[in-house]
Order: sequence, then C-alpha cells, then structure tokens
Amino acid sequence: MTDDNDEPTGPVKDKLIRTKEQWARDGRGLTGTTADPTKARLPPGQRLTKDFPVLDLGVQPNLNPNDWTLSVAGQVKHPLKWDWKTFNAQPQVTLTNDIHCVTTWSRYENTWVGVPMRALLAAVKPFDTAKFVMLRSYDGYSTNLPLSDIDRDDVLIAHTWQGQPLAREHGGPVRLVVPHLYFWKSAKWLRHITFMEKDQPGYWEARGYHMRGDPWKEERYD
Ligand SMILES: Nc1nc2c(c(=O)[nH]1)N[C@H]1C(S)=C(S)[C@@H](COP(=O)(O)O)O[C@H]1N2
Ligand SMILES: [Mo]
Repeated sequence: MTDDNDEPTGPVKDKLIRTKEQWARDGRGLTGTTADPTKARLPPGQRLTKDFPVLDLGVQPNLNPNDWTLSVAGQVKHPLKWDWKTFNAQPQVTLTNDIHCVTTWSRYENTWVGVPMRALLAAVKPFDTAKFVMLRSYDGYSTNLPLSDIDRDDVLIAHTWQGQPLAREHGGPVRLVVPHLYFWKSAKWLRHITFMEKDQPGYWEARGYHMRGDPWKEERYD
C-alpha cells in the first residue's frame, strides 16, 4: 500500500462526493463562531440527531473478523500487525462520548468498547520525528491526523457500540473513534496506520476539508 494509492475499492457515490466538495467550496454550515467545549455541549452550526446516520463513500467492505488485520508502519520503533485475536487480547476500555459530523449532525452519548489508542502507541513506540498519522481503511478511504490528536485518553479503536458488535455500515469489525474532532477523522473499517514526519491530506482533506477538523473552532474546510 503506497501513499499515492488511496483509491476507493468499489463504485462510489459520485453525487454525494461532488456535493460534499461543493459544500467545502461554499463553506456550508459555517457560522463564523467558536464555542467553549466546557460551556456548550453542541458545537457551533451543529444540530442534534437521535438516530445514527451512515456516511461513507458508498463502499461498505464485508469483513469477516478473522480476515481483518490492523497494521502499523512508518516512523515507529516496533511496526506491528494485529489480527482479530491479538487485537482482542489488548487492554480494553469503555468510553461514552458525543460525535459531530461536518455535515452538521451531532449525536450524544455513544458508548464504545475497544482498545485505547494509547495502548497501541505504547506498543509501537513512535519516533520523536513522528508528528502525524495517516489512517487507511478497507474501502480505500484515508484520513490524516496530528499525532497529538490521537495521543489522548478519549481516543479508541472500537469494536462495540451501545453494547453490540459494531455494525458493518458503521465500520465493523473495527473503527477509530476520535470524539473531539469532526467524525470524518474517525476511520471506519480501519486497516492501516502510518506514522509520518510531515502532514499529508487524506481523502476528504484533499477535497477541501480541514487538515485538523476541530468542531469547536468550526475547522470544517481549508
Ligand atoms: N473507511 C471510512 N471511514 C469513514 C468514512 C468513509 O467513507 N470510509 N466516512 C467518514 C465520515 S465523512 C463520517 S461523518 C463518519 C460516519 O460514520 P458513521 O457512518 O458510522 O456515522 O465516518 C467517517 N469514516
Ligand atoms: Mo462526515
């Protein structure tokens, strides 16, 4: 898997992708304000939903957990590859958080179970030169993040949502959850993590979306 080879693995929702690119050009959803997460629960420009919308490129890999692996490479001392059994043998954490999608829906009180990202970081030991990560998924999706945004207690690699195995359409068997950033950073069907010295755009970041994506600062678009 090379850095230049991030192509969706099947026919995508062209219309949705073009619409979201247009939203980035139009600055859709921007209110021009910031909010303090210690004072407000809903970030600026967001509205609350009770259901759990499905958002992806239209390719939903059908993965047997026994065929799933997560590999880690790049600027780390100990590259690794976890299969399902090894992944489940890692420390587990249960976390409840709110999620905020750049398309303006937010959903409160999502309870996830999975492996804390800090357990993975402890296993791979990133070099001091590692400052960013690229996540890659089984549908060909990718998204980039500063390392400091995954080196946090509230970030996990989740296999369970609301007490049930994570459904295929929500990224099962395994997705990332980065609750303090817009939800496009939370890669579904997680496959690979590359630690990098320099930042690089992922799928949406190359199409006008923000390199970091803090909902409290409305970092929707670049
Ligand atoms: N692999 C993968 N992960 C992805 C996406 C995708 O298309 N492929 N879409 C992102 C976007 S834009 C959002 S809003 C959330 C949606 O997650 P959900 O479908 O569980 O609500 O997943 C993110 N993670
Ligand atoms: Mo999204």
